[in-house]
Amino acid sequence: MRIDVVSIFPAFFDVLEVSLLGKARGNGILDVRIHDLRDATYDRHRTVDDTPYGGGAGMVMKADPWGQALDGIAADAAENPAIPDRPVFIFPSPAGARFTQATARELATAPHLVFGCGRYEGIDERVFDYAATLGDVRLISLGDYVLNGGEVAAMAMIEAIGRLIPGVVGNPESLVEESHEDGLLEYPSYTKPAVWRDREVPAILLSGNHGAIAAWRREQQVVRTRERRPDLLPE
Ligand code: 6GU
Repeated sequence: MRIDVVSIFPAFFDVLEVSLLGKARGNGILDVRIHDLRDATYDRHRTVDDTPYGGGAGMVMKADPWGQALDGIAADAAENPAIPDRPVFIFPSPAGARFTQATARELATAPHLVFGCGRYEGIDERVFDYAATLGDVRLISLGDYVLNGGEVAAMAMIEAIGRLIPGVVGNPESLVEESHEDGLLEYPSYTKPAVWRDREVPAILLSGNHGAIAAWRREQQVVRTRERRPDLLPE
């Protein structure tokens, strides 16, 4: 998968070098390219924002640097036979549709994602309309709270999507028994020692009875989900 990221703070993405995603980049499964939006400006001050038409607080990101940056990526994609002509553009935004495991699974099948990370009060609305002429456009939110910009949200999405690409996570079975993959929260896990600071591992896990262990884990999933996330359970 090819992932392009456009941001005025490329350093946010330095940590993509480490851990499983860093490894996936090293072995060619993931081709991630970070672009500084200011490189797509042509004035002396490398201006990316301006005051909002109609007044109001804060600044709005100017359309033209975004247009130049997206054109550059689209032109590069058009020259690259390994990726399709039309990427999926993802603009992290608290005003977007909610990002879920289902979103991650869907986006993990796309060969080319482009993340556009906005700052300030947002991006000139015409940019989304223009991006739709170059590819599919998705405005996506992590949840009902506000971050200072799209960078941290894009990182979260890249990790959630990237780990679903075949070969990124070494043992694909570890992807199955996870929170949100079966609509329930994960069951509790324990490792040695069997007693730690007077706390015992549930005896059933030491019983060797695999059927009973599977049933207990299922029950724990339901109990936890009812306690912590009743919204995930059917009526
Ligand atoms: Cl995707 N962006 C920003 N700026 N804030 C958020 C968010 C995204 N998701 C939740 N809060």
